[in-house]
Amino acid sequence: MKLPINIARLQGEIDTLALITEGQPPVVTRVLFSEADLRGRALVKNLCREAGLVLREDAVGNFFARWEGTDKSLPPVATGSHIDAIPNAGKYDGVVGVLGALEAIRALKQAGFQPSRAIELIIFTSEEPTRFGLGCLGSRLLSGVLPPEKAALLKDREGKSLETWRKQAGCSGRLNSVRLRPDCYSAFIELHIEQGLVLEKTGQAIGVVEKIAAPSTLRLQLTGVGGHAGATLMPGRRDALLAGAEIALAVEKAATTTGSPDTVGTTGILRSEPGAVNSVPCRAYLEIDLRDTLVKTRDAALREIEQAARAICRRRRIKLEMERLNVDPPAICEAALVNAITTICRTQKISCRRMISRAYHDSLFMAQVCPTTMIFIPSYKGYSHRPDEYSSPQQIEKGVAILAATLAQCAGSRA
Ligand code: HGY
Ligand code: MN
Ligand code: MN
Repeated sequence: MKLPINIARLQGEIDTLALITEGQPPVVTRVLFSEADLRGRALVKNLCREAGLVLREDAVGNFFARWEGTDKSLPPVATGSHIDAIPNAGKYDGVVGVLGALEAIRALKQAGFQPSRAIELIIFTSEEPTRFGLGCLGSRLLSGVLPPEKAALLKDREGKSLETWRKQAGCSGRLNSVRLRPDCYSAFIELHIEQGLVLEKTGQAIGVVEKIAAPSTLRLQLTGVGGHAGATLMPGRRDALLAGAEIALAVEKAATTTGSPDTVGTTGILRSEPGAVNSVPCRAYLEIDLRDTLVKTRDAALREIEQAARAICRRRRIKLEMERLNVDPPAICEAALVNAITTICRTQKISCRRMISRAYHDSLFMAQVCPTTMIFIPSYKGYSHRPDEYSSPQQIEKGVAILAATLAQCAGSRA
């Protein structure tokens, strides 16, 4: 049965949400608890209420929109994603999995489905690492991967704490109340853009995720000696930015020599102080993102980068402070869910393939809570985390249709 998915309405909501940004459209930026993030949250909450869903929010700002089932004894099936966005982002990352899931629920309601299990849409707090340097803050706390006492110590670049930010955003309750009970959900399925080139290259409409790559993040603070760019001669300089630059090249070397094509290393942040053209940089700050689908090669590359950083700073007489912000295992998705979704695709004559996710998602942590998988739709030229990120309404509609059928099957709904 073809569900009444209203793709024009959904595209309109995606476009409206994209206008709520700290940047200038088409640039989307919505950093955790910024004024734009709070407005985006309010918009999504209203849409969920209009769809007749019951809302609740936890102490760190994860919010849940629930379609009650007929059998309250059964744990719900969950879906969802995030609406926060890194600086200079696009309008589909995360949003397709939130507004697309809402559209799937509205279509099921309109088609007269009545779920036995409740269906719960989760909008996760801070999937992106921008505010505190740690991604998936909300799902780390929900899954228990991040202890609440550690989360309470998080501070942003200006030294403002998570406690201050969340209180300012109106979150109430203690962080130790966020963690989900075991067996709280029967399954979690996240709809998301692929953020890579595979589906576009193979011409397949849907990707079903079997594994999510293992992310890690290093934070380095380098302290050298500043000085006048004209009067400080080259011998004996202790230029923190140059040490940082060498370390960034060491990241590239480590990531390209593991022998694994899946190792990716990025020095996404390299800032120096004082940031004056005629002043030798006395301090540098780096955040390094390193991932692989194999923990062994990821960890070997991480150790190599740490050793290189120590050697470079020793040789350049730079003080090095280095910490691992996160070193996460990969997630293996639930085979039964993956099989069910590929069968649904076949029944609906929508092409699909099994694949890995090189990006991380809240599913990486929900997989530690309940059986989990992801449904991918193609990304134009693999673009993501940039304003020209794009998926067509037809591609989104197919993703929503497969998600809706999957939720209906998991929720044991009756027409
Ligand atoms: O960085 C990631 O993989 C995700 O998009 N936050
Ligand atoms: Mn992202
Ligand atoms: Mn995302």
